[in-house]
Amino acid sequence: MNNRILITGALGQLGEFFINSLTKAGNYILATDIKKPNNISCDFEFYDILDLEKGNELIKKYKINQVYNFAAILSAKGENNPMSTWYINNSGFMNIIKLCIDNNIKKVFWPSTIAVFGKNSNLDFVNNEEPMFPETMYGVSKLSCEKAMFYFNSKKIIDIRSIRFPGIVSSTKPGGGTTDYIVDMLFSAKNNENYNCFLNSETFLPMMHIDDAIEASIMLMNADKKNISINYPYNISSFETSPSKWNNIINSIGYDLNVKYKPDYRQKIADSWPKKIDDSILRNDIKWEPKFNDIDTAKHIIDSI
Ligand code: AKB
Repeated sequence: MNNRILITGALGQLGEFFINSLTKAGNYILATDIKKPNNISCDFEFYDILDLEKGNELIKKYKINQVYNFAAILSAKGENNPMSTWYINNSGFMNIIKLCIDNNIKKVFWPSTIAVFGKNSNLDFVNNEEPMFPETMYGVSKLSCEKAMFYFNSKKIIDIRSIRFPGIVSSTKPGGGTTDYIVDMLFSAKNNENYNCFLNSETFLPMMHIDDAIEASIMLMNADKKNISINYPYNISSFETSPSKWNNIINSIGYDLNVKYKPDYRQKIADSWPKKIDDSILRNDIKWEPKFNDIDTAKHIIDSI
């Protein structure tokens, strides 16, 4: 391994965990974000992915040879400002690709999302190539970057690798997503607080433990090119849950969480997303499978909060 990796949006839900795993695997990490870190275990620089000049400077200064591009506006927050969601997600993506091409960086990881699907997809079990008519600007922006990814990969201009993440369960709170309740509930349980859920009790969505998401991403990045059978993102799947099922799981491991249901505009977003995912292409190509089921995930994450 031993890559010199730039991570954008490193102070979001995924960053800290990717930093730890990639560092442990022997890589140098430069974390970047537009926020100030409280404490961080690697080098850090302020960097807005819309700023091409600064990106160029950092890549040269730190001799970067790989990028994990996490900076993005998520689904729920994105609906409050669709214009800037399109702009930040798409121009940010294109800027990173341009910087990589200009600086001879050959490989990029960029997460896509289950939000690329919509009501025209078979939401009961979405395969990798379902029709995609996303209903949020976040989904629209990610889908258009998926098309750009396909273009760059097919023409062998750069090697972009990607997974469509479901809701990720971690001990860091996400922000601005439709799946955020999954982490919020763990925090409420741990702090002995009640929780007001913004989705209705029976809304099933795909979720996964952060460690499984990281393992799959790093395995995909390290996979031999000849084993990568598609030029666009892979579906990934671990478990599916609903707020009431998650509540029961949390209480079955020794907590007393009381949840009230007050669905808001996020319900409509969740209703347009898959309930279950077919990730057979990913499993076949990189021989990955999740290690954590729903109960293990709840236990492991709540213990680390
Ligand atoms: C969100 O809820 O917006 C994200 C996602 C599924 O991409 N967690």
